[in-house]
Amino acid sequence: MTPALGRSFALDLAKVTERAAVAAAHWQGRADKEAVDQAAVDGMREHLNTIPFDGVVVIGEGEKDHAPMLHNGERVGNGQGPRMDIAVDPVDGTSLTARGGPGALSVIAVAGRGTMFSPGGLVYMDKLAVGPEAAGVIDLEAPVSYNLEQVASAKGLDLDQLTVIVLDRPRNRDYIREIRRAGARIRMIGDGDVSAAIATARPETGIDLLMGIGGSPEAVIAAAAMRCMGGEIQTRLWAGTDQQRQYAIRHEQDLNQVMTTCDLVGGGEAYLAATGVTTGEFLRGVEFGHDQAITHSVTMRASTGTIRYIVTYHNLARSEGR
Ligand code: VTB
Repeated sequence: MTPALGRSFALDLAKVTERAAVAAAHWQGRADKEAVDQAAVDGMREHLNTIPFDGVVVIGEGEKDHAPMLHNGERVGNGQGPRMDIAVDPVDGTSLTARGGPGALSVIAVAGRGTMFSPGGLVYMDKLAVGPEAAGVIDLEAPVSYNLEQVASAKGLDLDQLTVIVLDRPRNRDYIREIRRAGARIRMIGDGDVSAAIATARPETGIDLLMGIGGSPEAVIAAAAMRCMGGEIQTRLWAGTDQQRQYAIRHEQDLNQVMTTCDLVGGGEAYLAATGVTTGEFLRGVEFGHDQAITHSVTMRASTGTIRYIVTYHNLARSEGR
């Protein structure tokens, strides 16, 4: 029988994202994206390997951005304990962090071995994400206006009270036009759509939906969060170039198939931990004081649905290197 993960496994993961976030945060606004990522990856990898589980990286940052990865297929954890899939984004929003923008976080998701979808080289997905009140009423194949009305009615809101978060990219132009035409509000972000997807399921953020095309790894991580929070994400692989369309054909990936939350992160146990790097929709970023760093994190577990917010005061003088 596979040994179970400890009940404090999510806390162990948060310690990893805390460490990555603090390391990355030193580079905030210093216009060095590679340094942000390298610091976070080093911080994450070192601590991850002390945790008792047998993890294999299914989603490692790097395919698209050529980041110094925790690469796909890499074994992580101390090798003892349950066999799990792991998705990491040492910093979702490395560019954001490098330019000192809002909404970057460090995040890890873990689920049973073989349960996480691997998008391979297809790095983009069309996404629609909502929180628990609107789970079950959305349809990625339906018009934008339909989805907005469905979510508004599920949440008892008028359309002009509804806030849709969208990645500011030319490829999302049609979405933006349709949302405006329907009369809903837009929160435009430069990067960081993991934080954006999670925000749809956190009532304090005032964000109701995420719409548009963003990164595939980020979609799988968001799905793990949705499994824990009871929200829903629907996605479809998106190929913006001939090269990507050819890749999809070669790898027999269906660009029309809608994938739901459980297609991305299958049933069974799932965990997620995230720590803010720069202040965003639902987590504050790292704050530094004399010999001190303050981090804001969230942990989640699918089987129990527990969500914990953790504020940690790190004594840098005493804890460095431990
Ligand atoms: C988004 C965003 C990420 O990738 O998924 C985006 O949330 C999509 O890709 O923070 P492009 O930047 O190529 O448009 C990120 O920016 C991370 O790479």
